[in-house]
Amino acid sequence: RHVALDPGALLLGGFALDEAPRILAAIACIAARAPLRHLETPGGRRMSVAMTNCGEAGWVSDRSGYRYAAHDPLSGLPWGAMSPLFRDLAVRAALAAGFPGFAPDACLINRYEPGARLTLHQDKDEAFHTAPVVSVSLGVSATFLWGGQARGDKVRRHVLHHGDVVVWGGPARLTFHGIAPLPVDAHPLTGPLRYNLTFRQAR
Ligand code: MD3
Ligand code: FE
Repeated sequence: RHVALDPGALLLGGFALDEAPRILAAIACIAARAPLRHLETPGGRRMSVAMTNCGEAGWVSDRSGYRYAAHDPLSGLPWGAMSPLFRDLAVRAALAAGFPGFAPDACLINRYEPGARLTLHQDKDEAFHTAPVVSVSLGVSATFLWGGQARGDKVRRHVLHHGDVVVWGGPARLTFHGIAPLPVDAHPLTGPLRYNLTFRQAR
């Protein structure tokens, strides 16, 4: 169930299946403190994906740009702590993919409703591109798009299912990637929704 998508990018099929119900319960707690919200891009568009964070650093976007912040701009409170359940899963996945010593300080939680999408982008707001990004997919399956190191490179597709974990490191760390519009579908644990968690070493 381990498939190399690219050098440095390893799909761990079903790696988070056992923990999925507990992760979803934890997301509800995190969102009670720091609600999932549609951030505004620097260009003034409302993102179709709703986001929140836990950990010492949280990814935020507004008219002034993208950045990691220690506090939730909605409440002024620090983001909730990253639970051992989350941290241990991310560290085990990184290790399984050949990245020992992963020390995530940021967990971005994305929620997709039907039609929500993420256009092709690179993740480069983190201070350490030497650390991988670990992503956990939950709920409705989505088509993941990934290209190469340049925006114009050919885009490939792979469906990510409930419980799948992908680790992106080394030569794959700056790969262009995105998510195609979420289809209308249902999952027993999330109904029409898809969640994705990304763990990073941001600062
Ligand atoms: C490849 N999330 O939050 S996860 C993001 O499913 C993001 O919500 C998508 O892209 C989602 O930034 C895709 C797969 C993924 C995550 C991070 C990566 C692929 C990546 C970082 C570098 C290269
Ligand atoms: Fe990304």
